[in-house]
Amino acid sequence: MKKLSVLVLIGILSLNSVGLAAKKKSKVKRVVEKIENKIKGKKSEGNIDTNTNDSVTTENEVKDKTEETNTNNENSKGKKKTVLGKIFKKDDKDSWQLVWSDEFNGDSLDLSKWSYWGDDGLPWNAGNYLDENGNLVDQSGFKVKHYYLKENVKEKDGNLILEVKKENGKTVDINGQQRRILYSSGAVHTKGKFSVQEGKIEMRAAMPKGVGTWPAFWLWPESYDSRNSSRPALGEIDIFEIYGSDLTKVTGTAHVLKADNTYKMFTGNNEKIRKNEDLTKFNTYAIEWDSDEIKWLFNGRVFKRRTMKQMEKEGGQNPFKEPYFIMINVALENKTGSDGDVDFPTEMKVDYVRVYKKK
Ligand SMILES: [Ca+2]
Repeated sequence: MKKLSVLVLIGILSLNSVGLAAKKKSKVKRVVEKIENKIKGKKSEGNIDTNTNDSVTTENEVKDKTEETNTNNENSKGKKKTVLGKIFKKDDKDSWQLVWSDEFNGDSLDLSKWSYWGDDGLPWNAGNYLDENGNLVDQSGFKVKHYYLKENVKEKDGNLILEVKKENGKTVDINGQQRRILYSSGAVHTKGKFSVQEGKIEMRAAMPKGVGTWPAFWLWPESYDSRNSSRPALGEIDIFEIYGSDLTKVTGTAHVLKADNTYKMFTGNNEKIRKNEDLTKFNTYAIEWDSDEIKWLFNGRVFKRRTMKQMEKEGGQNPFKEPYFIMINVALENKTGSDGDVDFPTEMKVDYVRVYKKK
């Protein structure tokens, strides 16, 4: 009897292990689907601008699963590769096709792809300057203190460089008059040269530092021309905005223009970087945008999602059904001003911008 029991037990155990091995992959897939559905379910409830604990928890669950797929997180060490991670990685690798990029390997900005910010007044004016009484003329908004100059845009050692300098008596031509500027910076855009509707838009870059530095990687509709429009752009996607006064967080935002010409801003769910990450070193920033939602990623980790349904409901329209052009800039917030706020000159370095479409 005893021997028979042992034999039966061994039989059951081996059958179980064979079954487990066979089922392992499909079980993992089910877990992934379950998590994704859970998020979709949670996200369709309630106010999306509220950082509810629920949504944070479910996003973190996915972050825990997806972080191990991250191949770009150069600061992370000793990541374990799980079966779940391999599945995510495989899906991602298989489904994206590179359609446009600039690796910045030249000696100067590739003008077939980019324009200098401010040329012909596009996509917006070049920045703020001082009037004859020394008062800041806020034509750019936010009382920013920069003025974009072509000479601050360089390409060197495989990177696009946007320099930020403190100026001492430098003047620029504003409507035929020489006006003094306080600080100069660099910015570029692709309006009229490249635009994209849906896809993955990614940058690898190192940020400037100091109180008031405000680098951004963002999109406006190709159809929006600030010179001939009586109202702001219908939509805006900020892939990232980073604030030099707090280099521990990465923000991503979508803007939807409401009927009253003010923006519904889909802020929140900022990414708190990890201890071994440093925004002044190279990291990757991206969005994945399709007809259902926009996802924001930092070093391959999804940290935020907003669905088209939610944005249309709260903003009154869905502006993300047309091509958008790309902008890169380093602004200087009004708060820059005291000695020591920024160790000038500083710079943003961009290793590449890559745009992918779903296969
Ligand atoms: Ca490069």
